[in-house]
Amino acid sequence: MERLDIVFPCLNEAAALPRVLDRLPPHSHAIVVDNGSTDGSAAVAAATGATVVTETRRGFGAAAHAGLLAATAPLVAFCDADASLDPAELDGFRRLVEDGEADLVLGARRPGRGAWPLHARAANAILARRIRRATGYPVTDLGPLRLARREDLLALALTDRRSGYPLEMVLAASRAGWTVAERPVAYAPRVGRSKVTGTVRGTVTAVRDMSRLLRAHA
Ligand SMILES: Nc1nc2c(ncn2[C@@H]2O[C@H](COP(=O)(O)OP(=O)(O)OP(=O)(O)O)[C@@H](O)[C@H]2O)c(=O)[nH]1
Ligand SMILES: [Mg+2]
Repeated sequence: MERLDIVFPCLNEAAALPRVLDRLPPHSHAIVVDNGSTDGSAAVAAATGATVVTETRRGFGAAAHAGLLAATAPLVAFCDADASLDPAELDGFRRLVEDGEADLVLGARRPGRGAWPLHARAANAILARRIRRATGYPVTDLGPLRLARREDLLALALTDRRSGYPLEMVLAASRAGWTVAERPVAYAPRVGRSKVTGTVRGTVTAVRDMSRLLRAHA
């Protein structure tokens, strides 16, 4: 089994981190990228034995990419730190990449009660359709739980440092001829106050970032 580094972009997730970091798959190590938290997230993460990386530049992509650059394992995964996703599910993702069935595995969120507000779900469904059209990948979600080989990810040379990072990854993978697989994953209500999907403004900004990337890809 190959070693796996899991990158957790983290902005004020101290309440969620213990639960998240307790669910790591075997042969994996957590890299928590603290993106300017003021709630002691970094200390909570460090106490569990996770590597803590500090990224002062705000933005999901800035945090995710700093984690990728800090990783050393042959396999790297990304997972939100708000306890909405279960890192243990990455074990199955790893197998697909190890077996050569996929270069990138994406988690398609299967929401539990109250996990995913309607406007966010609708925006995501439209986005997934646009990705299918642009890439031919049969994706149904642009989920944040994902796994690939570290050197492959670095070779994509992603430049988005905001919410477009996960989309840019899929579009760049398509241009590079990667095989992309999607697997269902559980999606629970986040711990802590919502920052993006719970607010219409956050959703609108995310959709705008993503539309720009899709236009550039076309
Ligand atoms: N929003 C946001 N999240 C960040 C940032 N840096 C790191 N993160 C982390 O990125 C992950 C995803 O962000 P979330 O706020 O959960 O985004 P979301 O799932 O679309 O929306 P909510 O869960 O409703 O807030 C979380 O672990 C955040 O703590 C940042 O600058 N902005
Ligand atoms: Mg979330």
